[in-house]
Amino acid sequence: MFSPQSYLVAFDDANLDTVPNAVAAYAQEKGLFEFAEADHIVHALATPNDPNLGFLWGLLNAGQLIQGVDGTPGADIKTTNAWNFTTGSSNIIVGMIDSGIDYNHPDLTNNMWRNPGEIPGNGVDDDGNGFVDDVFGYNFVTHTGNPYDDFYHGTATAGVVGAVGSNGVASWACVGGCG
Ligand SMILES: [Ca+2]
Ligand SMILES: [Ca+2]
Ligand SMILES: [Ca+2]
Repeated sequence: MFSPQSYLVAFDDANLDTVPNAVAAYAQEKGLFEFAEADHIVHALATPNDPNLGFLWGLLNAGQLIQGVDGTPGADIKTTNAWNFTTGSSNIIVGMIDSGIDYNHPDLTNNMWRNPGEIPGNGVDDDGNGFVDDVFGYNFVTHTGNPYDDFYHGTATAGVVGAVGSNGVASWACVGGCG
């Protein structure tokens, strides 16, 4: 290796099972090794192709000019760094309390949670949760199972949380292309 007393150990059948086992075995030999770690190949993910990602300082702020205002480089949540590790999971359900949501939005519809126990539009509370036809959520203003967004604030915030990423699709719902 480049530094003295550092060694690269190669062995047959190196895979996701054997390498962690080998690392653990070396790490236990405290008298011989200061540390042991796997020799990873690190890949940077491609920057998402969603248009207008650059309008979202909160996700990535390189000091870019937005509507005549300079950003502050680094004043963001390091989203692109996080995306090198994960871009989320369909197993995570996010509940949002807002003005509703445009569940047909082209950058949201494929990520929308759908109540599996509810048959839409039949006037019946099929899953017995107390809300009739609540397929995408519930509208506590009109007291119906239609939470469609009539103000579009909730659609915008939902876009930040759960828009489909890197699909080349954006709209002002996400100020264009986050998520
Ligand atoms: Ca229901
Ligand atoms: Ca129903
Ligand atoms: Ca998108």
